[in-house]
Amino acid sequence: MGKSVPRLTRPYDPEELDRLVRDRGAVILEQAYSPQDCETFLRQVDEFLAEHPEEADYAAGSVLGYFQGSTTSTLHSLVGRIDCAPKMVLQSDIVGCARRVLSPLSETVLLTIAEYMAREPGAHRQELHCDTYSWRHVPGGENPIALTVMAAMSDFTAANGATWVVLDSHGGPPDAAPPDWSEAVQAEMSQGDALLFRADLFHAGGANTTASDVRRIFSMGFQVAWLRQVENSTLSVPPAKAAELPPELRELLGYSHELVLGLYKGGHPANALKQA
Ligand SMILES: O=C(O)CCC(=O)C(=O)O
Repeated sequence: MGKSVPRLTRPYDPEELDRLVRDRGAVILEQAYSPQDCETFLRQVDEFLAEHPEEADYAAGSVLGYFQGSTTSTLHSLVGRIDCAPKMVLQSDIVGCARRVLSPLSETVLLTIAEYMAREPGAHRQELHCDTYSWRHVPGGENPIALTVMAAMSDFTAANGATWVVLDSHGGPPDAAPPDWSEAVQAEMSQGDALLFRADLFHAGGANTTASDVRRIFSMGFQVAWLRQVENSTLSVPPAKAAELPPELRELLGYSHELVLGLYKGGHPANALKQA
């Protein structure tokens, strides 16, 4: 049995937070979101899906939907479609940690993805994997290139499939074999807690062995700005919509540049917003 995931309570100590993420690979921030934030998020996602039933079909048939399987429902591109998504993404302790921990390798930080996942009864345990797979040509190392967040919008329990993580399993070559399951531990969390981990840490969604307890997740990622994002944010949040969002969120979506990467007509991509 592996070691349990370190936990921090409010007010989180930024140095301890960064150390745990960088050196141990994962940490749980207790009550990163209030119960009210979680309920608002779930209500808005449910309302959106009820009004747009075609979205569930699209998600189920998508690249990520195929990976997740039929016992997981997802909704992507939350920013611009779900009213509270900006607040959820801009959780300042999490974004602050991402900026600091990614700063050795990038001056700018991007949002990799912001998604909703519901893991239903019958969901299988995933294989241990790293979220850096799509960037597997980047060598591993001491400094992370991306972080992943799994925030519990409903309680994560051992029975409903709380995320498994293998502490200290990060930093190896991208094609490293997964560690043994005996080293993995489950991140059981109450509604509002958030698991923050290096994207090169081995982890997996657990099996949901309950009869009716759907595990509901708000998941997002942050990355160095010189890698391509999973979610094509400037398509899902085009300039006219981005113009209405907080500047920090626009930057995270990609209306920003890292040196000469991401320029718009040779200049700052924010110039596209002025014309929108
Ligand atoms: O379900 C979880 O808690 C983790 C999900 C995950 O790692 C994935 O879908 O890639």
